[in-house]
Amino acid sequence: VVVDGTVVMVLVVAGTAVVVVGTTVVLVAAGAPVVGDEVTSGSLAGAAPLAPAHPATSRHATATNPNRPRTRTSLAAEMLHVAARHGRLSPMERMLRVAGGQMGPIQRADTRGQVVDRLITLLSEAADLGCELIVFPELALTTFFPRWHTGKVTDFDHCYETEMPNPATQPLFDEARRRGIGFSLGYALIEETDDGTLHRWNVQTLVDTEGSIVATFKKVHIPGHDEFDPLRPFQHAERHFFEPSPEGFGVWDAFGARIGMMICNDRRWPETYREMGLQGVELILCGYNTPIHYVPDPSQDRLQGFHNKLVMQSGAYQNGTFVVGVAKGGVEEGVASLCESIIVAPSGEILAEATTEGDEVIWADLRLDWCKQYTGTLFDMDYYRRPEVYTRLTTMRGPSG
Ligand code: CDT
Repeated sequence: VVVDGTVVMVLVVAGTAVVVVGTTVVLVAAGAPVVGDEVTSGSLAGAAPLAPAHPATSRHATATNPNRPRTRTSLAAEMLHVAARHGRLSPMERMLRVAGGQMGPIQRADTRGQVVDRLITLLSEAADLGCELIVFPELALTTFFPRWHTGKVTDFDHCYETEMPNPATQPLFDEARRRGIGFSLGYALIEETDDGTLHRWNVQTLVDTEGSIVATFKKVHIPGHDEFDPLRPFQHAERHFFEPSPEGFGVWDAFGARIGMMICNDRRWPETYREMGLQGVELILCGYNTPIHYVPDPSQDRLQGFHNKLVMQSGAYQNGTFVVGVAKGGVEEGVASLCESIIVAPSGEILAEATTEGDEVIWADLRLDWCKQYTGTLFDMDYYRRPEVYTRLTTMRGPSG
């Protein structure tokens, strides 16, 4: 075909498009894993992987512009566009074997030492599987203490860390470094600023394979309520215990990938994913504690599992990123919480899912360039987004203004 006066040939070889422009040859990342490129995943609970090994469809790189009829010329032009944006495929695929370290309940009487032992067991299992990174849940060092409200926030100060690592968590850092595996860990943090003010945060810290802290992310969307609610069988007083992050969502280059973080309720908001998507995120790490019973509207109880998947699968797909969502679930202090930890691909497909309500490792091999097949085509944000007509997104909080 001829595009803008230039002769272009497009050959598809084993799922990879070879685009010839004049005398220049470029390889285009083509569709989902190429033939023979199996995505492997699993769960250490012994269940068979839930997901197909890889999607059999969409092996060709195409971009869809709904305003333009598809022709062979437009297909070639779109493939050229992809090639121009992303250049050639690297000879070595970037792969990351990642684990989710789901936890069963942590009761109020459990000690930090007992909990850290459980975390080390999960981390060791992930290291045995050859994982480079394990994602632990939100508030993974304590019970979910915002379910109590005594009127005094300081009554639960013993549930916060004041530094990381600290004597209780140092063994986890040491074991991770010894095994050469990184982790992300959710916990409550009290931070004192220079003027002596105390800040209470719900955070997630990413640690690399050397045991060094890459970043500490603070939860942005704080759900629940601030005041004691006598009508609830249990409280969800996160707004009593935590300040919302003033920093928002960042991404960090680590583990050979561009990594972002979110915590629990953050995963329900599309802005969360888009903020990171606009920064080129390839892998989002998320820990959560989600009570099954939603007191303000119990009709949502039966949908908790569905909504959990809905938000992470759509967030992954619409932003061309992997998402690892990891629960602390089961019955904790009489409150049943969702498990169903998952690893999601940029296609929106689930690669691995927990099958128990207890401590369990799930894992998957992530072919990181799979992201480009979405961010370079259908969701090429630089090319297709219309920020000039989205002004409400940053000027309004909700329909009331
Ligand atoms: N931990 C957390 O953020 N849980 C919330 C509960 C919802 S509302 C009380 C969640 O979004 O899963």
